[in-house]
Amino acid sequence: MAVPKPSKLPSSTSFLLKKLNVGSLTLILFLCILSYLLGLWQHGGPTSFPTATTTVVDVACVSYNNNTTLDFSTHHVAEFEAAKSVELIKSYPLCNVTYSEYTPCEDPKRSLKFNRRRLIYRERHCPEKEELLKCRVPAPHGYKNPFTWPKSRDLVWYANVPHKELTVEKAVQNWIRYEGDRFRFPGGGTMFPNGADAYIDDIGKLINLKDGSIRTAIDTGCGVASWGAYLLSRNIVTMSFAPRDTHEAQVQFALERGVPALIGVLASTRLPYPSRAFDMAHCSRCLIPWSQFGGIYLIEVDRVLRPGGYWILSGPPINWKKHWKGWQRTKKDLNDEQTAIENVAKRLCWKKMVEKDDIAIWQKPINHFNCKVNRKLTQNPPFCPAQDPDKAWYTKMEICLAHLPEVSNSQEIAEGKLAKWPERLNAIPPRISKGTLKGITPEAFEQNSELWKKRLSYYKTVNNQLGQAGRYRNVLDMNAHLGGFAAALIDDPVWVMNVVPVEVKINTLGVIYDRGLIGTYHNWCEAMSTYPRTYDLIHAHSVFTLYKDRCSMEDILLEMDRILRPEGSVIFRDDVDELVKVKKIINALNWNSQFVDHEDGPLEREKLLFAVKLYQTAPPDDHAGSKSS
Ligand SMILES: *C1O[C@H](CO)[C@@H](O)[C@H](O)[C@H]1NC(C)=O
Ligand SMILES: *[C@@H]1O[C@H](CO)[C@@H](O)[C@H](O)[C@H]1NC(C)=O
Ligand SMILES: *[C@@H]1O[C@H](CO)[C@@H](O)[C@H](O)[C@H]1NC(C)=O
Repeated sequence: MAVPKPSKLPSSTSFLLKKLNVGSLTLILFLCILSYLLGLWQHGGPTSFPTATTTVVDVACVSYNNNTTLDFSTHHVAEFEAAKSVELIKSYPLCNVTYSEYTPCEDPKRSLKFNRRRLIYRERHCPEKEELLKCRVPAPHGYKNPFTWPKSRDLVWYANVPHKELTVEKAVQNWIRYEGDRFRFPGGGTMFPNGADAYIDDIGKLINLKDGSIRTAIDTGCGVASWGAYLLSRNIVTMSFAPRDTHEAQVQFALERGVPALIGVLASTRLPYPSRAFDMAHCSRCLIPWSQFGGIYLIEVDRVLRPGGYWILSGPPINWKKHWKGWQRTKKDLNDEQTAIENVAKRLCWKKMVEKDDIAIWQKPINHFNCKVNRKLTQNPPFCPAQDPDKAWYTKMEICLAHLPEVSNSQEIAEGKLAKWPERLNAIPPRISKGTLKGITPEAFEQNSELWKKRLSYYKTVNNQLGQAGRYRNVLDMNAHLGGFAAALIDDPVWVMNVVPVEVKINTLGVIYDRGLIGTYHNWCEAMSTYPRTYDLIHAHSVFTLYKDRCSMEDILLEMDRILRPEGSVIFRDDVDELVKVKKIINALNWNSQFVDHEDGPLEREKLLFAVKLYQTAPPDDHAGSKSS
């Protein structure tokens, strides 16, 4: 697509902006005068500047106060009006409506070029730089603000995810029903004939889901994430993932329901999480070939499971004696598969805890004390050579067992015992108390928690809808560090995806999981593994300072525009120089925004920029009739 690109700042101006990098009002005044002079010169000079120049300088002239007049309220809950098209001189056009579900790094068209073996084609394959879109991904015509949580767990607008494929394909399984303008999720699922809640109750009879020892879970091949949705009310937070489908949009449904999810697949690279992150992993008919390829996928589950963590498997081959006919497979085939899985689990030193009816549960050992001795002879799979088990960004999976931290006896939990939820949130994470993270002391951790409590209450004075039930549900922290922002939000009806960029010096994602929060690695020079319009609130702390010399600010902001809901909000927190440039681009993205001082006053170089993406959708579809019939 050939789409006009807004012109860049003339280099002389950006040079001046760089020089004027002190946040004091005096200098801003100086900048204003300069703009005036520049303007004079522009009118008199031989070359004519693009209008963007004046825009930038205007921005610098606004006084940084905390009296924001931004409108954070939502307007398109039940009805949809024509988009107020604010005609800007410089603006990014809407992309063709065919891009309304565009996931750049999981593009079904691009993926066809890649190896189908082991589903490698469904892993992340990002576009080249010249393929990047310079337009705004549009919401489908008729898009409405989602139902508010907890209603959204059961209801999703059809207009927002116009896909009925699942209602047909999974009709028997009762995952999802289509009812006029909306979908209803009865809480069913393949293996949950009585609903996800009853299924979780069954699991709860086998392991303790109530005492706070299980807090983080991962659902591999999650469908519409009903399992994660119903665990939330039990204070267990689940990272669900499923591959991008051509039509089914399972992960899109999960996020639209207000439940954490990412696009992902177990293929050839590690899942984007640190080692020892999850207290429980789950697969219900997830179609992952656990026993194949040397058990590599179970080995990956072992890496991300905490010492003592559980692996729950339901669906084939579990309870094949009862179900084999319905699964249309031979008894021998299913028996062989189960035997193979049991063998891999044994080689990982997992203990089979229980198999009851349709559910089987294994437990990872709390340390490798005995495992090392017992496996002396077999060594299959071997322990991994000294590599970082937390490294997981395009890192190839290998058939080797990730080391656990050393212990001195068989009763000791590798790396120490975690506090139970909710104490766990503010307890010193083992990775910090054991000194595994260079440069972060327990004192620094505690100070950081206090700092973010203070910052969040300040944010709430600027945007009083923060923390109000229903306004925001899916929150993204683009540079989460120790998860302080998410921890400060813990009493609000939101969940936070904590991103630790792969470029940061200290890998803190393990600490975030130690606290009982969830998150992922990511590189913001690329698109996130999520659908458009999946986050209601984005917090971007020092993102543009971090990526300054790495990739273009424009591309990062276009990606933020893609993943932000219409009427979603962004809190930028960054150096004033970066924010001035951000402001120019988000103006062109048709967002409203306002500068706000740092909570410690106007003399800080770090500033805040609060922004709201305006409601706009694709124009009406000419073939609307065929879609909704
Ligand atoms: C922000 O506003 C409050 C009252 O609304 C005022 O007391 C405070 O001084 C203001 N802060 C700044 C930095 O202007
Ligand atoms: C904040 O701005 C609004 C609108 O510009 C104005 O009416 C109000 O008086 C201002 N409040 C303060 C405390 O400056
Ligand atoms: C959008 O893309 C489709 C398919 O590529 C094309 O047929 C249609 O003309 C495009 N619409 C616009 C407005 O460019």
